[in-house]
Amino acid sequence: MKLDISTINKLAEHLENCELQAHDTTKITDEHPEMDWDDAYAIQEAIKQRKIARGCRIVGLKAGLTSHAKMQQMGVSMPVFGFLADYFSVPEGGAVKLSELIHPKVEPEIAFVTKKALKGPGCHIGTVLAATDFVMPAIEIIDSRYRDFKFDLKSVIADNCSSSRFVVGGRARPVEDLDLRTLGVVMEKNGEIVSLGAGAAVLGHPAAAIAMLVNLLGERDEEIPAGTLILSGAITEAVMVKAGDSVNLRMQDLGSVNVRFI
Ligand code: 0L1
Ligand code: MG
Repeated sequence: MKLDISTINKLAEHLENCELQAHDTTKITDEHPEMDWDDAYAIQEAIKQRKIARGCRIVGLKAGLTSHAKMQQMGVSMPVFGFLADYFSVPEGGAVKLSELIHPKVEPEIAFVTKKALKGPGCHIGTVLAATDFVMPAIEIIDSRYRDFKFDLKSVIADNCSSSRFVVGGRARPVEDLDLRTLGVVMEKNGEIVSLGAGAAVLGHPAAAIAMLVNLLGERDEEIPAGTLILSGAITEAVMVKAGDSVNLRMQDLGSVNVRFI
């Protein structure tokens, strides 16, 4: 690690304040070009600990930048992971207040809920499927704290991978009878199709994103407990939203999930 603990805590406070007060900032590597990957995840962890200390619960995990469409859109080359706090969860069909966010975008994702603990190294698609209780459609609402979504990978990791809100709904189904690679996805904004794709857009198979996350956490000797909700990453590019927009995500065999922006 290149940063000392007081700098890590200062950067965590700065980024979390940007999130809580809905104001943007320049990317943190501008002032700290020396920071490394461990520093980036240490800042994310310090943000998580600040929330826990205030009484928030951590309700899940997310993999990000797991599709070529997303990597290309953001000009980066490696998947990342972050955490989901309790207040990020929006009820199915509910409303997201734009006054609480900076410049949100929506992403269609497959959410996994585990029934067995998962621990790397060596986790693969088969281990993930055997440990999955069910999958559900999810809309992730990302909101980078960086001005105009201009960042590099280390700055994004520190910013909890732009995590902001998420909605899960539709039909919860076990994976046995589903082919998650060919599972079709259609996302509409105000009744018009804005993006479409299939599960294979996520690292060839959405369970591969979960395996990647398990193996990354395994390097830190961390396991994912049974009953964890995990967002596997966007199947298409992220789509901007504004007040008055209504977003509907339809997933083959898994029903639909909706969210509004007010
Ligand atoms: O969930 C995601 O793929 C977001 C990762 C962070 C980059 C972004 O803000 O698009
Ligand atoms: Mg995402």
